[in-house]
Amino acid sequence: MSIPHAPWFTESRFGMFIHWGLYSLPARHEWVMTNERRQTSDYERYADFFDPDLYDPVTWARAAKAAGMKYVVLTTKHHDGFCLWDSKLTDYTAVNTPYGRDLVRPYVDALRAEGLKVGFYHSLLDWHHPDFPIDGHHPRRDDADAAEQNATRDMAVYREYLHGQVRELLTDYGKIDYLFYDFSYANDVQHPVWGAKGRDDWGSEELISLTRRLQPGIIVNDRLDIPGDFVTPEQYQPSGPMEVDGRPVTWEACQTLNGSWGYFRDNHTIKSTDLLIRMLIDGVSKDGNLLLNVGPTARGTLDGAATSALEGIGEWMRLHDRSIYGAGAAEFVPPADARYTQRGSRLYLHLFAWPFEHVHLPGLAGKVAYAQLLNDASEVPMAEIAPDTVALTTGAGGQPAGTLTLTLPVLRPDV
Ligand code: FHN
Repeated sequence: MSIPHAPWFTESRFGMFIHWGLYSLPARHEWVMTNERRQTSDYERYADFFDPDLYDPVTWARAAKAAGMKYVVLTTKHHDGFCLWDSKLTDYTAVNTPYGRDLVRPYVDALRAEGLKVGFYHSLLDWHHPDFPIDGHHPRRDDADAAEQNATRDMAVYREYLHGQVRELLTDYGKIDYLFYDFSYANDVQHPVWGAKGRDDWGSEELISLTRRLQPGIIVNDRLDIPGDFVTPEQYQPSGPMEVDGRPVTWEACQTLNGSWGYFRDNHTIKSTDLLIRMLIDGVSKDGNLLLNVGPTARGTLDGAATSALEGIGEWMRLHDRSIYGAGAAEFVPPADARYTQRGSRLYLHLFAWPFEHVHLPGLAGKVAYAQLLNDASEVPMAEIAPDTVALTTGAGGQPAGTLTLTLPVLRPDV
């Protein structure tokens, strides 16, 4: 189901997530500050060395577009509190680094030049701000220290800072199409010191009202501890179209290339391009989007693994994008090792494992007028072998992985 005020989102189906910031310097995960319990005074020294001399968001935008992505979402600020834009509410920004300039403005300009929708990610957590209460996600986990620190920290002051920075981002950079707030943990109340962070801490109702007032057409995710426009399963693929309280919801799975959102130099457990394509297909077959993450290096480049994955996906999308854009769950049950995506009267069969001889399509007998391989537009012979199935004789071996187009009632090839 689409978002009424933003049908572009489900039409797009595929976007790029970009996690980029000071954590790209240590290059071992965006939570390095907490994972390694780095003191703020220690971690913030990375700002003295942050100089992305090869930063070129036009290159990023073109790589996303070539991969078939229709929108891009950049971390304006992650949990470490470092701001990629020229915020007037803190000195902890890209302007106060050797790079010396706002990184967000060229990013939005590049996306618009390539016709891509503009997305921001904004962290609700801020491990750098003096009034953000110490919690279990903080670098310091010592209860006594946390209790002592929190006695002087004022969440109301931080909340005003949070709203002020959102106001800057949604006022100073033109039309913003998408905002990914991250994240609430309202159920952590069991810990006496660390406590929870939810709608009351963020002022979520006021914040989402501010968001929509400043950017009327924007879409907002579901991590403010109040409902948003879409649901965001993370690093997993739902088992089917998602529902909340029995109602279908729009959803977008966010996934990494290697388990790390930020650039992780020594992590080479990269998902194969084939798996990434199948994740995209799987999501669309269940009415979902895929937001695929890249973590640029501290010099501002996409590393070889990201470039290779994007190019491979782009090559597949060049042949198959009509089975993804604006498509969704089908009204038919697919064969094993396959997915259906459907767009209008056209059904797309995605074969995850090519059959050795036949593909049986239960329930489609007499309904499929024409079958065509999107790989090369060649016709696929069909033969009816039983009242309730239609067999596609795909021949043994050598078949390319990819999508068959099964054109329902329409007698002409898919255009
Ligand atoms: O803690 C963050 C994490 O670093 C990353 O930004 C993901 C992306 O969805 N969100 C949080 C974990 O859910």
